[in-house]
Amino acid sequence: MCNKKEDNNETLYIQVGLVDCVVDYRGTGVYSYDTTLIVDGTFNNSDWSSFIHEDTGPNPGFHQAEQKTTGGNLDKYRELTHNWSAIGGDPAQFIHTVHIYWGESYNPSIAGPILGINFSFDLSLFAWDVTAGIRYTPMMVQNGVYYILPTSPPYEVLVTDSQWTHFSIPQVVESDFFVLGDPLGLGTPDFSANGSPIHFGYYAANASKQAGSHFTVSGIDNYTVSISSSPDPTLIPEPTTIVLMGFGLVGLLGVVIRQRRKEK
Ligand SMILES: [Ca+2]
Repeated sequence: MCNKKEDNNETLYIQVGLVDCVVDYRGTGVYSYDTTLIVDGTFNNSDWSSFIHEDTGPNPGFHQAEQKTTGGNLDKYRELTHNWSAIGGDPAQFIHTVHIYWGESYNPSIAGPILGINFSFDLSLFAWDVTAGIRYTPMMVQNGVYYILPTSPPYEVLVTDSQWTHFSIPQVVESDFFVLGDPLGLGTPDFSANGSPIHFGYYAANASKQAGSHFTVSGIDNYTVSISSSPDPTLIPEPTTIVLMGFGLVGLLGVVIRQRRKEK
């Protein structure tokens, strides 16, 4: 939430993203915000989309991702089934799927440059054959380009437990991300005030070196994205501008009062 400074005469309320924030225009106060952008504990199917990013097995794999109404942490959650095949031996064959939440986005050019992002979610592994685990990694999409965090701890988490387990990914920054599928791990999103709107999601990965068909069934609940942002200095009105705005509002009020008097 915003750090609010209550000071009747010397604060300006502005709308930043989903929350009302306060700017101390005297230049001594609040210039960073923590906004909880997404908290999804229901996972309506219409809010999410998914696709297979890579499937290297000898036979085509498939996936299914959908809302379940009970059994989450609590109640509704999103269940993911991965089915894939492997030849056996090195290298492992794998299936990787992308899941994006479209119900909310963050626009740095309006809400301010992003200083850092916190991801957290609950995961559970319900069923599997030989691969007792599935890996989840936060990701995002901006301007149609998919970006992912490194597929290693602490960015990637491995869930092996049928009990719901809470995971929290520490504050990540722009340079932590790279273009999904880039072999060199290059290309970063734009968190600056020039950046386009960003949607968030996650990546799910399974692999096996054992020949045959394989599957996992896992669940995610309470997908949460929090943004630490800094308003673009050019978006913060100068004190004189605010004073003028204040005169403007007072003037407008005067007009309204005069109009109401005329109506009487
Ligand atoms: Ca839930």
